[in-house]
This record gives sequence, C-alpha cells and structure tokens, in this order.
Amino acid sequence: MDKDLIKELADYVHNAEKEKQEIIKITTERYPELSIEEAYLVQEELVQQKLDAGYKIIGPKMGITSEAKMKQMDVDDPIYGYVFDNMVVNEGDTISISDYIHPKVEPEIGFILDRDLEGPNVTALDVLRATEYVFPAIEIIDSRYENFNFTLPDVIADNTSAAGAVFGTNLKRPESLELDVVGVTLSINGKVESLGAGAAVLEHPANSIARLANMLSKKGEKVKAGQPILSGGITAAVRLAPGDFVNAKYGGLGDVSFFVKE
Ligand code: OOG
Ligand code: MG
Repeated sequence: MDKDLIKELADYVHNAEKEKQEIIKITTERYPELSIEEAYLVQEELVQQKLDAGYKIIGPKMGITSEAKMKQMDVDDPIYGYVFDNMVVNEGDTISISDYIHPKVEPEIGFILDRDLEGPNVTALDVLRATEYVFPAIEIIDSRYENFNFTLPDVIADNTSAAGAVFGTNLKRPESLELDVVGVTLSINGKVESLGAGAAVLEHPANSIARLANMLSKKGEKVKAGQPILSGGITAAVRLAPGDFVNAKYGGLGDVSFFVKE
C-alpha cells in the first residue's frame, strides 16, 4: 500500500468527520482489500493530520471489547483508537447533536495509570498494579460511515468512531472495587436503555488495557501514565436525540452524565 493511497483514504475519512457528512465505507468499492495492518496505517495518518491541525491526544481507547458490541456492530476483534482534546465533554455539559452525524453513547470504565506499560507480555495483573485510578465514563461514538455499517478495517481507519468522551470525576483506587462485577446502567431521560457489568469487557476491564499495551507494542508504543484510557463499551451503544439527559451509573464507582440539545 503506497503513501498516496494511505493519504487518500485518511483524507476521505477525515473530511467526513470535519464536514459531519456520512460516507460509504472504504471497503465497499474504494479499496475492498484493506487489511487490518493497512487500516492502522490509515489511522496513523489520520491521527497525524489531527496533530498537525493542532489537536492533542488525550488518551487511547479500546473498542469492540464486549460481546454486546461485537454482536451490535457485527465485528469480532478488539481495536484501538485515540480520543483528542476537541472531543472531551465535561460532566454535566450539553452537546449539540448538530456537531455529530448520528451519535451514540456507551458506558465504559476508564483507567489512569501511574506508570507506563509496555507490551508485548502485559497481563491484567500488571495493569491493576500500574493503575492509579479507575473512573466512570461515557464514550460518544459517531461512525463516519453510512448507517454505522463497517468492517473491522473500515472502523480502524475511522479512528474507531471516536467522537466524544465524558470522563467522570469520581476517581477510585482499583483495589477498592472488583471491576468485573461492577454493574452499570445507561439511562436516557431516566429510562434504563442498557445495562451490564465490567466482566462484559474481555472478562475484566483490566484485560482490555493489557491488550491495548500489547497491541501498541507492535508499533513500538506504550500505554502512558497519566492519560485517561477507555476500556471499551460494556453494553450495546444507544442512539442520541435532542432533549436527552444521558446518565451512566456504576455500582461503587458513581455516575456520569450530560445533556443533548438540537
Ligand atoms: C466502533 C467503536 C467501538 C467500543 O467501545 O466498543 C467502541 C463502533 O462501535 O462504532 O468504541
Ligand atoms: Mg467505545
């Protein structure tokens, strides 16, 4: 795959994000043979374009780490992408639906490490020993592809649909909780739309961060201390509409919420 094609595909997805205009997925006809390795090259180019535009990486995110997400999206392998500074939504804030294409939300458990983790042999135990805090979070995803329809390479090239992140401020030490049995409800306007427990994410959310460290090591990168890291949606994602009050409430980990307007 030559540099021109990588750039062309990154431009294609990046323009859709900037113009909030959905596009036909890459593998439909632009480049049906896009492999997972190539898709990460497109993602790297997209990330570089954002950095060149002055945006900053806040932290990495894992995706497709639960059965619920695999079933909903019809893809079946964990992937990673990046949350940028312009995607961060403060707890209690209001977002405009018009800033997105067709946004959805999913509840996630966030991690902050106090030391870097470098693969390839990182385990969940290593992650827990390196975790300073865990916190409640909501990810806003907004696939740039028509109808949220994509293959694994397509969604990797699209920075794993990253569009927004609400990081809760209720920080807890990891040893104060059993993250696999922490339950969560995702409610819209007071009605529970989805629910699950931490174990939905690769049996324990720490496995997801270990997987991230091991995947990043393939390109010589580490999971860095101090960054908020999203471990992946616990439940299927739920579509947003103007007027929504979105709340994710966790057992022992508090809650996080925000509003949606036109
Ligand atoms: C891809 C992003 C998946 C997660 O937590 O599973 C993701 C998508 O569903 O559009 O962020
Ligand atoms: Mg997610």
